[in-house]
Amino acid sequence: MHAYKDTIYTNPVTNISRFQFDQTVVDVFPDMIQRSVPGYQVIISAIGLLTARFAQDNSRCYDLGCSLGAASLVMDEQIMAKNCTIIAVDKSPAMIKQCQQNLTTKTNIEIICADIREIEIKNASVVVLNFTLQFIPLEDRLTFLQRIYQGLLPNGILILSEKLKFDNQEQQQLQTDMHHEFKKAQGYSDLEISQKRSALDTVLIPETFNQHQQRLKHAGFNSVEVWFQYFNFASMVALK
Ligand code: GEK
Repeated sequence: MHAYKDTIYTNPVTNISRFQFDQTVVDVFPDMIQRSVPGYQVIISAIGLLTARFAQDNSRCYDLGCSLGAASLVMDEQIMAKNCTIIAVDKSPAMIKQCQQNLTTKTNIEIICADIREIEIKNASVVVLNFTLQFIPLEDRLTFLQRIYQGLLPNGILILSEKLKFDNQEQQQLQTDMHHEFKKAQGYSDLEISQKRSALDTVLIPETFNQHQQRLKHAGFNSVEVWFQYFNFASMVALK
């Protein structure tokens, strides 16, 4: 796999179009996500550890919005349960093509190009939504999470990682500023940061932890907690 540096927003753009997961993004994706999402690698490793604990024999583990398959790969490495299949799904054909190339030797991973709102979810012990729900329209989120809940086996878990927003304006400003400081420390310029933010403006819709927690409980989950947070990026675990 090639790993190019993300320079997509280095030069000034007159009309910034909505962010899309196209070939340009695919080419730089590993670099982009590591330098943009604080704690990304920690979260990926922990998805492996949680999967090792919760994957059940003869069940499915879903990686929804799998991009290039980083979570699927670590799940595959860590699963100890027998006869588990990993289902990796993304709606971007460019992502899926590269994902298939990255995971070509992994026979336990089924890779599907589809909208995650439309696939069947069943017999699941672990479901991962690693920075994907934030791209689903707000009005579809509850129904989608209800379907995940229905598809989970007893004692199944959902690992949900999201960019968060905050009700308190001072917190919102602080966490946003600190995220920008993180990106600057990773080598992004102010121009790159602000152009990327404009491109994501109507595409990535963050919510507060309370909104996530309440909706997940409404969907049926027993308990919902944050297990990791780094500025405005958090990962939650919801237990059935
Ligand atoms: C990782 N989980 O590396 N159906 C299917 N895929 C979708 C949908 C949808 N409705 N909406 C968005 N996507 C990965 C990182 S990236 C996060 C996930 C980020 C896909 C989209 O095509 C993209 O590949 C992914 O969700 C989000 O652990 O780039 O911030």
